[in-house]
Amino acid sequence: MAEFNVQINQDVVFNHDEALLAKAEANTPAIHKTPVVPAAIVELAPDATKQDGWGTVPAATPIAELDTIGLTRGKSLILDFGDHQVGTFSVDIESVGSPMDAPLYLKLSFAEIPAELAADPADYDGWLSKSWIQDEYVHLDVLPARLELPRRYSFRYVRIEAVDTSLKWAAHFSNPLVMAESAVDMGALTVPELGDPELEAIYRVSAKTLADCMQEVFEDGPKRDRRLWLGDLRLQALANYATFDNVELVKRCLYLFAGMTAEDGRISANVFTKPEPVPDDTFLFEYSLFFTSVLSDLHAAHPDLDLVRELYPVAKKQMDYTLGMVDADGRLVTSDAYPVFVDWSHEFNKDTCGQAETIYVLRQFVELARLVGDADADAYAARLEQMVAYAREQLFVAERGLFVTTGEEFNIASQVWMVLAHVLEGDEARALMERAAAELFPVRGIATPYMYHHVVEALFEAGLAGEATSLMKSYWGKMIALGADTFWEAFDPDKPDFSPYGSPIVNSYCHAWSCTPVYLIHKYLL
Ligand code: RAM
Repeated sequence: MAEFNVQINQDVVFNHDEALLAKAEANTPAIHKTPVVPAAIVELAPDATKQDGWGTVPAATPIAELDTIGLTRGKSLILDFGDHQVGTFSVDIESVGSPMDAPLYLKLSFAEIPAELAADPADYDGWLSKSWIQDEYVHLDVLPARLELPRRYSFRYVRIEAVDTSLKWAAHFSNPLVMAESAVDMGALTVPELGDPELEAIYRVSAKTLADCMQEVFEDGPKRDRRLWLGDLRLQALANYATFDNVELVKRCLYLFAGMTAEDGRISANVFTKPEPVPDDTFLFEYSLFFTSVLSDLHAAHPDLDLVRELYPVAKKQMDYTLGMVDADGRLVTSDAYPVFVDWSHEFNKDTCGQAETIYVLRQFVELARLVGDADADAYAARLEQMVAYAREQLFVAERGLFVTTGEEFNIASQVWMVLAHVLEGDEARALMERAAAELFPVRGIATPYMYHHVVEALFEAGLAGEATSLMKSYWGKMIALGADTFWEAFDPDKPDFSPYGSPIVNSYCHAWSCTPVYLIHKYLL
């Protein structure tokens, strides 16, 4: 597996605009805390119908009798909290039997899906840090005690294993609790009547995914990477306007990116916020551009000209950098050092996507330029026309009815992004997506809900609502059938155990960029 987005750019110099960062801080949301108790004690069970072949079955002991179970060396139990939770965990523990003649040595494993508990962390040799695996080893010298783990976990299941007690006593557990955390209240959300139970389930799971990712920033995943990524933010913000509509959190995230740009104008792919705001030295081509999209989408949802005026200079510097990569003919010249992301799959050529994504954002940018009265607005509009003309005249192959990439490749992602960028519209867009569906479907080799979102949206935009809805149902619906309580970071229906990182144990099973069905349903089906 290529480690393509591991970038080490320690020489990049970043600006720190303290005024913008102070506004980011001022827009920090209060976190709702909700106590949640487990629904059951369960056991892991092989289940070919569930993700990676693992499900659960009820254990012999009901949850009300949890405190009757005594764990000794090597024995364990699994608590099932009934749904995905993000929060801190605590439990009362006492020793039962002879006096406690040795410490209690516990291992706790937190898992979003059962398969994570079936995997042995010692086998993990992927390229991403194994510190993301949610395991803890704890010694308790004195019982009874309430164990309160300080870390926030993302999970439905927790396995408590007594690595050891002693021959003379057993550890008993009671009052397990998650203090669940989110910037929004999932309980306040109503699922609209869609007249279709499958779509309603998809709606509910996508809203839950979004809620669990809405913390002090829009996190990409509460298990991993627990931070703000611009590409994820763009989709989360759209889903948020359709549901919880927390405007402050979007503003906070825009201020964080705007407050820490590289000196050359580029905007980081992601930022950290603890112990203080720090930009990552990773840059993804279109993630940088999507700052403009988030600003434009926010203004469309909640018009705020002052905010646009304040952040426009940041968008403009980024746009100027990007347009420096566009040649005199209007062709984007991509660079491996500033990769076009599109999807985690490395199996297709992304240069035509990059062209389309630039057009998509430049269109939004020109509108913002006119809104703030930038004297350069017409010049940007001319660049936009030139890029569109290049795409239509050089990249669209009329005989095939499809857009091509270098190397004479015809892939789905290029067609999708050209439709989203409105390079073709109306009947032309419809014909393009029909041709794409006829020649390039079923979708193959695409590994993320992020790209599936764009495929579905392009079908809707092209007027193919039936195809769009059935793809949405088959893709997100299949995750639910495989046991999803929240939607996943990576999912290739042809390779359900795909991981961008070499092992699914570090995959995130509650991931921001998969939350978009709520947005798609509101925009195109309600
Ligand atoms: C991963 C994260 C994140 C995504 C990037 C490109 O590290 O899952 O969500 O935006 O990849």
